[in-house]
Amino acid sequence: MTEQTPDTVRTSPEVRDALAAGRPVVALESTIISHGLPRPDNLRIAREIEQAVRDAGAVPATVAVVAGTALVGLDDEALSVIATSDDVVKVSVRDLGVVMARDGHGATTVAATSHLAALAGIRVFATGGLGGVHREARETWDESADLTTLAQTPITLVCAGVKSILDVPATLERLESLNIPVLGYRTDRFPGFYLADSGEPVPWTVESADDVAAVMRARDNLGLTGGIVVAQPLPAHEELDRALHDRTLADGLQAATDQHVRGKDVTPFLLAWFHEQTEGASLTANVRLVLHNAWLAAQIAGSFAADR
Ligand code: PSU
Ligand code: MN
Repeated sequence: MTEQTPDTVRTSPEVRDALAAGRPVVALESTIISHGLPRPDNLRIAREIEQAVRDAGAVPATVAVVAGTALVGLDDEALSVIATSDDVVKVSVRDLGVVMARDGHGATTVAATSHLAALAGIRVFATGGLGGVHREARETWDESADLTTLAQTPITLVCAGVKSILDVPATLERLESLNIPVLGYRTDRFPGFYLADSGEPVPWTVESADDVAAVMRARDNLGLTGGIVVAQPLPAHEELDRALHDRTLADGLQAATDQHVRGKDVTPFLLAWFHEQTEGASLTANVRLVLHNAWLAAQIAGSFAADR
């Protein structure tokens, strides 16, 4: 891996010290804050996610680009910029160099966050949903760069599967082609974000954070340098009502088509659609699942750090 110049990628002192001492660190993405969650709740929720990581005994490292510098570990001011500023761009890996060269602000996706976190030496990352293959991919070729980036980045991503706005079976096929293991946490079903079960199975089930850390070590010993997906479902009592979910999804997909929403705007459009149409029920589920994932990621980071 190339040297990081201090001015290009800046790791916060707290995160740097934790990594140097072998203490657990959990990366967090920022697109979820800027484009995935509605204002004004997003800043408070971003802080709650960081607190959930701390409560579980790890150091949170939220990743973003602020004024052209890639930051791993945000202070309160940087977090506010990402949550409230109107000129924050959604940044995947392809966009990173451009936004940084232009001294812009960028909220990093799973892909860009994974790249920067791995560069800083972080091995575990918590989020809500992974990007994937979109439903019209056969015509549009719209597949998230989250998948190809994870394939080549040594990070363990804890998520609640992918949203049903995507083509779930196709996403699982692509994960297989890209050699990315999908581990269901205490489930043999692939979670569907708002719903505990997407209808698809997972190839592997793990029962504990220690199980995941053991897989990470085994892969390291094999020289496998790609990522791992750990998929944790929402508990049944915290799921979105299935009928409400199905109705909102059908209407949202139609609205996206009618309004000619394309490319990187599709995911934020549909997230906002859900939050509006379900009058907050989807937001509640979204926040709960991210908090659960922050907790699990901290356990995995702790187990992996303890056994090295
Ligand atoms: N899925 C969600 N919430 C999100 C995202 C995905 O349920 O906020 C965001 C993540 O940052 C993810 C990105 O990495 O959308 C994928 O966007 P695209 O499909 O444009 O690659
Ligand atoms: Mn896309």
